[in-house]
Amino acid sequence: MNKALDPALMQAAEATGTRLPVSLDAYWMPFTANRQFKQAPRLLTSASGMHYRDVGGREILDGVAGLWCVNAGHGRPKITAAIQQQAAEMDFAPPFQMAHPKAFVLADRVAQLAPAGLGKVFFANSGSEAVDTALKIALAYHRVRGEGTRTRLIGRERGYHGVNFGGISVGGLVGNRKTFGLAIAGVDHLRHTHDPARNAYSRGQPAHGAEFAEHLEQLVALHDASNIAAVIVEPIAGSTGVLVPPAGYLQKLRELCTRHGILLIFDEVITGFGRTGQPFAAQTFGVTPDLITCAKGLTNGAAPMGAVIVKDEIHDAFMTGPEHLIEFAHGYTYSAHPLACAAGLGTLDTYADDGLLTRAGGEIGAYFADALHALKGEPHVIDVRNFGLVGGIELAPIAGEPAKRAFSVFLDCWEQGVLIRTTGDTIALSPPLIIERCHIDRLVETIRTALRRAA
Ligand code: PXG
Ligand code: PLP
Repeated sequence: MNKALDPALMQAAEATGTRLPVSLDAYWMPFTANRQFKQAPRLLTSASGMHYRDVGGREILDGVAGLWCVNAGHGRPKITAAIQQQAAEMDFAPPFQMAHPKAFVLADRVAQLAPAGLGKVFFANSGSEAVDTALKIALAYHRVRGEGTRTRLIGRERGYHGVNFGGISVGGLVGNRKTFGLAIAGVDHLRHTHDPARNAYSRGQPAHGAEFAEHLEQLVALHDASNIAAVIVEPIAGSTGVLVPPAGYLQKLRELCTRHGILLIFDEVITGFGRTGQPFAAQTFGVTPDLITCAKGLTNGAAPMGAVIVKDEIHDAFMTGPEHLIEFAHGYTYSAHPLACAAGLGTLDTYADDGLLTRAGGEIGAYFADALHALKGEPHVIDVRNFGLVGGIELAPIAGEPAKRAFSVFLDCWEQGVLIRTTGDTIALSPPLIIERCHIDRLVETIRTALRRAA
């Protein structure tokens, strides 16, 4: 008997034939308030389309595509079949000095979706690994070209680039950095682009703030460009609470990086695979970076996988020296894992079948924007931000207790059968791209109800 699970829940689980864990003790949960969770666990047991089902058999509307990843919705048959078939056919193939066919097919398919000129794909197993891989490619690229002094990396305040040492170093979320010492040295941060005084309630891209990109000039003046390897930014900052780039900002950043020979990395772990109305935000915003990191939607969340999509000339710069030698000393045991490749191929087929990679830019994206912005004026709301099928609703914090109000809204929505995500005092929404108007209505009305009764 598990003391942590209440009897009503256990009864409901039994009725649906779900096997409950004997104990909640051993699992140290990631990015979770463990003690609170284990007092009242939220356990999901199945999923289909726009919905989860919890251990008690309740249907839960998924407002965040799992964790920004299940872009095609849950339980898509082509993805399931691809994984099942691959598991039966071949479990694993070593990725170093060996390969399997699907790795090449998937790389090719991903490169075809990417902006022209980004034709090479390096596989990892998560967004965090993709980020650290991209940073290492940038450092090594400058060195192979004889510009080995270019070692500094530049991130941005409020940026999230995963949790590995490279990622937290260029990342700009203090909570993810403060307890881990020095991380890696030689990193600077651009200022963030949040400017509520001028841009609150912007629909789509905010009008003001292109000039924030000029902060890069100051860092170049301080260090000299000959010491700077790369700038990494999320085109839309997700984790920090959905910050859409001001009009002209990414263009300006691209211009400055080009002028100074600095590589520009777009971290598209969230924005990749249709979130903004094109396969990648690079295409939506018309700005081509030198490298793109992606993960999440690459496999629809059905298997762990990340990737770095690289400009041809960056890859080609490595292809020198004796041909029997390894050109780039990097890779993971599970790079291009067969199950993940199969999931990726099933995912890209599903996106193509349903036209999902451009859906967010059409009528449903506009409906989502209208619905979200109609929350203006509700209690505690101080800003609403949106682009494509991603949205942020920022709440005024409870004095002295940051994040508490938004978390109470999260819990209320959960009780009402809707899964949202909160970060700080911002509600973040990133529903599966298959969402329909009725789901948007339910999502937004549930949040409205929760806001009206939030403390
Ligand atoms: N870069 C970006 C831009 C991300 O959004 C990562 C890297 C790391 O990916 P992995 O696969 O290592 O988690 C992410 C992941 C949230 C939240 O609450 C966001 C992410 C992950 C978990 C939670 O906003 N983004
Ligand atoms: N630690 C040890 C002892 C290893 O042998 C390996 C890989 O062989 C790793 C870490 C890295 O694991 P992965 O390749 O799955 O990232």
